[in-house]
Amino acid sequence: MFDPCITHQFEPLRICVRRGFFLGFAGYSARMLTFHNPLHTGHAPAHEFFRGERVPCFEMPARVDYVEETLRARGHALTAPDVDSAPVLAQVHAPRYLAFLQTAWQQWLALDPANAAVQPFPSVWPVRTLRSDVEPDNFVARLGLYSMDNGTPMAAGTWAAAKAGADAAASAAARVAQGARAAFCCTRPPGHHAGADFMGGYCFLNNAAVAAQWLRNHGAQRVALLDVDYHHGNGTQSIFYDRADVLFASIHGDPRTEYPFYLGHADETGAGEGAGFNLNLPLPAGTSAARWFEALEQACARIASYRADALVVSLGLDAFEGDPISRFALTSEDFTRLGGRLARLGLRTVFVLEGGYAAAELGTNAVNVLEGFGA
Ligand code: Q9C
Ligand code: ZN
Repeated sequence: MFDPCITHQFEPLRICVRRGFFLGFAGYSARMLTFHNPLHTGHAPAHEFFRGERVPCFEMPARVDYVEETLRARGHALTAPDVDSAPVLAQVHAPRYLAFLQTAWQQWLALDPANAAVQPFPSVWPVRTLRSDVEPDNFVARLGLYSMDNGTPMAAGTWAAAKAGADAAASAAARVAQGARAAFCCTRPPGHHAGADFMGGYCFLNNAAVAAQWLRNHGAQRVALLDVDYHHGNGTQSIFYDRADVLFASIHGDPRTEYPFYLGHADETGAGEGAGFNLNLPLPAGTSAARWFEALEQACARIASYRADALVVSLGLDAFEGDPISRFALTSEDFTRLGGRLARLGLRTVFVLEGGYAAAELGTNAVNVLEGFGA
């Protein structure tokens, strides 16, 4: 279908809006438009805790290095972010959380310059009956206030890396809002566990929420956000839980046994105006690929009935059979099939990299999705 707004990728968006958003595709490019994060290596967490032991952090810079390497090898170019996500970040995150995160490393060093060689972990949290409205003066207490777990270590370059990743997500959404059929935000740290005012699960800024909000700000009336990471996207769900303009659908390990444990059950269907616009499809650890694809059909049916103008995919690859911390059974070929099924939704799509800890296979699995989609 021809529409003038999509033949000029840099035309002002008002043209698209006047003609109705998303009347057609910009054309099927053979390669996926990919935004990378030039600062991701500044976020290099050293350790996390696993059953009482300090172990190397699973969420490591090499993950994205593998994805970038595979993208290049298979002919996909990498583009630097060209959009400032700050205004959209302020729409999906709380101001005091952003202020904390932006200066957290300096606050850590202010305690003791020797902290430059150490990464901070929270050790106390304002759970039920405790107050989270008052910011303590103690840095580690503030770190707990703004964290959901002790599994999200911070490094010197964490803020810069997370911000550049959010910029990459906004850049990908901007191109799609301008008429591109699809774009991929290839970034780490991931984002879907980060809520409006907390970090967790290796996540600091919610890149997928930034992409969805960007699309809403630039002409899309309804955005569907599909999360296929093994872990429930608690942060994304909570950000959009009372909104009808962003449908959140997620396929994930049952939180009764799988991280993040305290959210992601099937009876969480949305609240207020958002009632009916949250779909959780938890599956038991050990679920087969066949059963996983049945859940994908359910999610796709809901997305189709929602009549979305655009799709954001929280693309975790940890449903892979070889993932070291997850227990689903998708093969590398299944990721191609996933991409093909998403293409059949017929929606302009922003893919945002989330988890996936079989680092050496991450490039193959991610690019399989993108090429299965028809990138
Ligand atoms: N030591 C994402 O996939 N901790 N986050 C696992 C292993 C939390 C995963 C425990 C896993 C979070 C984005
Ligand atoms: Zn995950």
